[in-house]
Amino acid sequence: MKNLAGKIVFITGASSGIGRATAHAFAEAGVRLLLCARRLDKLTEIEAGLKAAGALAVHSFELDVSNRKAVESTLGALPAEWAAVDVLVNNAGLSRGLNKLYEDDPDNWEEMIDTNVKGLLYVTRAIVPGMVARQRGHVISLGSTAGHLTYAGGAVYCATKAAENVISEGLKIDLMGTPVRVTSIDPGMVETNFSEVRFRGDTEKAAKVYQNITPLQPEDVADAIIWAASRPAHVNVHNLLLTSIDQANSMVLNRRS
Ligand code: 8X3
Repeated sequence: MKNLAGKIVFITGASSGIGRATAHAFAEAGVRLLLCARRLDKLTEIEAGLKAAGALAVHSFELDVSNRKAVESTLGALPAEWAAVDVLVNNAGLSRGLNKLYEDDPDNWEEMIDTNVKGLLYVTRAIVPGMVARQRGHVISLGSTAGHLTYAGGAVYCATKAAENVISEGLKIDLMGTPVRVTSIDPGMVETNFSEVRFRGDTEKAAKVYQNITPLQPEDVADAIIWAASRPAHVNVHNLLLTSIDQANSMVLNRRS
């Protein structure tokens, strides 16, 4: 991808799943990778592989995007050679539980809203002013099929992903008159540790989610992100909804038994 080479690409939640696959795909395009996650050791483990894949440089740091003060202080003090972010991938996000709303533990809601909605806002607020000042940039945020159709037990997770869609739409409106682009990438089921996190390490329950269907792989989502990021500068991909062949929406799946 010639038009991505040399760019600074900042990916949140880059240590696993879609974030890690996206880091790899951008590495192959010859970018400079700025990566954060809650666990720095997991990021440093993947740095060598990213450089071998073609990343011009990698700078990793620990950051919990739900911690507003940490986001403001860390992103406000990026090393000068990393500060001019060209592409921001707002990937950090999670789900907790699959319980009836009226029976759920509010701690689950807090964690999802703090990360998926407030974290997205904090990081975007810290990075976008620089993009506007430099007159270049692209904000790519991860939504979900869950933001388009609510499913049982998913009210709050689905609400956070619907919020991501609305925030991306509003950001695009507010950026009119600037060349900064905004994209929401909305995948369906992707085979990552998403369900393990949702069920707090219950691997048996998590495995059932992907039983007898072919889910998307993180690399499929990374491909979509790279495609959106590599369009000519005058093209803004607003929303890209993608599922595997076995999924029509949040609710309709083709389970082969
Ligand atoms: C993840 C997709 O359907 O598991 O955002 O909620 S789903």
